[in-house]
Amino acid sequence: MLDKLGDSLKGVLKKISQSIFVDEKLINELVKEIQRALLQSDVDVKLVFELSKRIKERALREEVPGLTKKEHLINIVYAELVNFLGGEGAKIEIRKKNFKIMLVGLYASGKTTQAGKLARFFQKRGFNVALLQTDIYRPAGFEQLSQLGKSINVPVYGDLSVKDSLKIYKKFEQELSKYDLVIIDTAGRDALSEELIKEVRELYDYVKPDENLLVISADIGQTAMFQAEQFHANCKITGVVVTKLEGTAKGGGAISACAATGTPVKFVGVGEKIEDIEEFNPPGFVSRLLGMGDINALLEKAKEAISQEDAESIKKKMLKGDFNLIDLYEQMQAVRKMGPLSNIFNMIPGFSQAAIPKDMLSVQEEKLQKWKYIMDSMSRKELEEPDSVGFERMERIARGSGASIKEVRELLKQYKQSKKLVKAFSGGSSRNMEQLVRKMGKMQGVKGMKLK
Ligand SMILES: Nc1nc2c(ncn2[C@@H]2O[C@H](COP(=O)(O)OP(=O)(O)OP(=O)(O)O)[C@@H](O)[C@H]2O)c(=O)[nH]1
Ligand SMILES: [Mg+2]
Repeated sequence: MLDKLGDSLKGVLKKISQSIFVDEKLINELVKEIQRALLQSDVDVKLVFELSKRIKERALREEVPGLTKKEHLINIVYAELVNFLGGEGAKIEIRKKNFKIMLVGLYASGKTTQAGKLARFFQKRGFNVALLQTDIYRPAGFEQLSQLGKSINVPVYGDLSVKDSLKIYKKFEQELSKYDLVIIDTAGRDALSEELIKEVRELYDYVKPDENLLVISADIGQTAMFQAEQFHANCKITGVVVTKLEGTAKGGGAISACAATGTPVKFVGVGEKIEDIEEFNPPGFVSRLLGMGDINALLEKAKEAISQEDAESIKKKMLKGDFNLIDLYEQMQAVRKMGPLSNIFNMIPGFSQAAIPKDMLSVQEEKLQKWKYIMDSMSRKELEEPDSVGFERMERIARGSGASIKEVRELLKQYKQSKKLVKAFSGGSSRNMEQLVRKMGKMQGVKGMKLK
């Protein structure tokens, strides 16, 4: 995906790491290379210059204690690119019962295909999904969506005899209200005509979708900005799905254009198959683009400065004694980021002397990933009150996340253990604490655990 842009940017990073001095000359050179790479990827010229100006200014001005100039420079390039593509990213949360997602866009942008992909995406996360076809101009659209629905066992609604998309919606409105999520496909056109706008707006005004996603094909590059603005002016776009990203060099242009208009890219389509969709997450995307594996070590070092803050907030939670699964997940991630759990322990009065093996709460990457899938399949309430999750819900969560019930149970068990530990922190005497630490050590097979 976007191989060429990735290669050019990797070249830039390599140049930084191989240079002896970071001086103005080097900065100028690499800013030029970044500009070239982005322009080739069809990013808008004005945006390219704004970005390179920011990188240059920061590189010349800022200094970060504890980081070499090279490390800092790599960090700036990474952070500015992430920011350029939309910052932290915006996930779609199915926030309420009978959530509605509407897909709009020009002809052949990939609306119908993404409707199927999104149905699959959310079905896997445990939601009861239905699809609705409102395209009255292309009768084949109903058949196409029906096929997609059938392949994943999701019901598809539509009526070819009704020649008005709003009427189709109204006809099935009652029935659709029983689903967790309804995904509404709409008709496309080969230009953004008045007629299209009027029809989409009518449907939009009535349905009031929770998410109104503009589907854009990546190969249109920076003209995505124009489309996003046009649609936005008529029916509020809450996000963009950029499709066919795997097949074009212009994806960078499409994505950055959307980010610049303030409409976050929420998903990217990366193939014709129903599984070929990904939540768009700028940090992950940029990491892949840059081949972060190689320079990750450098970045980790930069992040340590931030992890002090994470540690601070975890400490607060621990001392307060409230601790749910979301906290556990954040904690596991922070611990992974920081390495030693002792960083946290050291900050808690009275426990600075605790000789706790560094790997006590560390979990392997793989397991953490699995747990993340499981947690993604849980509702907010279940995450906040994990004790309320009974067997039936475990089954649903397992189904939604592709994990086994055993794995779900294991996660909940880990949560209970951690919660005990937290309780001991917040209220327990040091004697209780000592016993507990020993017990935890035994449970996790860590030898030689003792409090000094
Ligand atoms: N390579 C690739 N092809 C895609 C992707 N998404 C959709 N397509 C293809 O793009 C073509 C058009 O997709 P549709 O989903 O029919 O597009 P549409 O917007 O519904 O089209 P209309 O309803 O006619 O406006 C199909 O051949 C899809 O297989 C993608 O992410 N990658
Ligand atoms: Mg279609």
